Amino acid sequence: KRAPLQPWRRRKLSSRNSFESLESLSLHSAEARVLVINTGGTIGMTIHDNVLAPKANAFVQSLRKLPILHDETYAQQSCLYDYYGSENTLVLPVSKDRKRIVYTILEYNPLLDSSNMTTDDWGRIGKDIEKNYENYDGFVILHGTDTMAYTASALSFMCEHLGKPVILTGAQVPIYEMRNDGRGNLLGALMIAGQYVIPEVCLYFYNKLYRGNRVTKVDAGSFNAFSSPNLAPLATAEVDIAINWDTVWRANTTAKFQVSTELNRNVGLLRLFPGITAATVRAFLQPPMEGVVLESYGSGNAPDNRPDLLEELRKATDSGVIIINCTQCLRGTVSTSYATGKVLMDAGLITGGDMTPEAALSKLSYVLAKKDLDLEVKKKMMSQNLRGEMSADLAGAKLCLSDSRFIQVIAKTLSISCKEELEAIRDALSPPLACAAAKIGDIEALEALKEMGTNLCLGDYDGRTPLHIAACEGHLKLVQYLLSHGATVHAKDRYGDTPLSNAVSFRHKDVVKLLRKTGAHFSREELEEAGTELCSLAASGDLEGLEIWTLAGANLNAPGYDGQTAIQVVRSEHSNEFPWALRHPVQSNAFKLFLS
Ligand code: ASN
Repeated sequence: KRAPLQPWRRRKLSSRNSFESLESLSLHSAEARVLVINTGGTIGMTIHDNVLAPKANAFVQSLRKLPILHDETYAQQSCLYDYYGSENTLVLPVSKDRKRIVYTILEYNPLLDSSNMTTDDWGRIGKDIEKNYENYDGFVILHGTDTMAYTASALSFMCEHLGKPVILTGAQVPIYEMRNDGRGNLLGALMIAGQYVIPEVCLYFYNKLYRGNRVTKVDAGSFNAFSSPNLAPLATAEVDIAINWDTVWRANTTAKFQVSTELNRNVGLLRLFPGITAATVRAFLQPPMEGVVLESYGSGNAPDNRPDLLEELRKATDSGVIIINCTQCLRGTVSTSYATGKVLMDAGLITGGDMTPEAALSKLSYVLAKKDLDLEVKKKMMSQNLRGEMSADLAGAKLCLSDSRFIQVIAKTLSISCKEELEAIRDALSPPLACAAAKIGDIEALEALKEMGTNLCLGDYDGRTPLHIAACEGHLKLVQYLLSHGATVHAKDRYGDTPLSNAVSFRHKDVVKLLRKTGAHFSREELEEAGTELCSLAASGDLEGLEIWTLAGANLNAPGYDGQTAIQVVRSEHSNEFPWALRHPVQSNAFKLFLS
């Protein structure tokens, strides 16, 4: 029986192991710097008198003892504490791509349960980010989960022209407990903040990185506490960290980063419910209320048989209160498909699209605080997408080829209003779009393009028309569609290729037949030149190739470069393999000839 390890021996073993790992890494591996602002929340709480509450001055010390979150040997070897002048700076173990993330923890006093947070706390976080912006590659905000979605939304608006990642995270179970989600959440947030330039305010939880103004807390008892119902995660941290770069929001400005900490507190959330009284609504909308998010039913609906209610809303909007219509549903968007939705528009409400109530509320608070803007500008800002908090304002519109409003969506995004500009854009974009649709065999998309007046004969920069592409891909139905909607079989691309020659090259027999039926043909020169190609097909016994050429109108009796015809080559080399030829009346006589 082996004796249990003595503590000294354990120490020795662990130092030897660390030494080995140190040897295998370079002390000078690239370092990224992250500022961690610890505002409180469950992640750093302990139990006092049977309830969880934040514990001050304990977090850094605990992290220091967790090898996944701190590499003490590296810290000592690289004189981390001397260099950064503080014991609050820690370093992650080396990452797969040999990067080090050095992070400094700024702990707030007092640490807060996020239920205690106010707009002042948002301002403080914003100011600290601004103050430290140039010294760090990214920022992690440790925060309670209860109001994290509000803070994330607010910071997304307050941080103007953001160019670095700001990631909120926290936990459902404190890091001090054996089973907890805090360590994983902190580690994931640090790794993303230190390694990727995602210029957004995000929220990282349970292996997913979300846009901060798209999330809502959906579960009080699960590690998977947050959901982003209307936008896919920006990143997933599984075996690898995969960033969905197409979704990442970009400020598209050259302006410098700044934080706007002015927030208007005269805002509120009002949730509709059946039987709500006009008196309740009136009381809610009394001054000093300046902005309200009305959580309506379904796709933005409210009773249209309640003039008393609508009257209260109307009076408020007339007196300058901005009211945003958001849905009570977790997923989906406000639209005007119902009479019961239209009444809210008529009462002067602004559609909130698919914004979460958290995002709409903090956006109101941010926009209303802009003292130098007049009411109309503020209203316009509320209906615009400022930080990726709402999808394009065509209800439910997806930017996809099969959507007949595709061009309109693009035009809207580019803020194009006049007809001429719209047409110019349509003409510029539709040929490549039609080719893309032809490539994937998407008839619906072609139909949509045709509907908006696209000429399906137009080619792309290489003069390749949708028919060329469809012929290459062998999309028979799509070829049929194009032919019956004005596409020409005679189009030549810049290389002189026709849809027929493409269909032959890619051996799409049915497409060749259909094109031939519609009048496609090779030119005389092409047929003459084909002799050599036919002979080489014959020599390699490629009867399928010969058949396609035959269907396309080639003459197997045409001589190749040395005067021999394909038939002669077949006869001399493959006399037993050509019964197929008999099935083709055009050439059957020729084949009968050499069969006999
Ligand atoms: N009450 C806590 C907070 O929001 C909840 C948590 O962090 N899981 O601070």
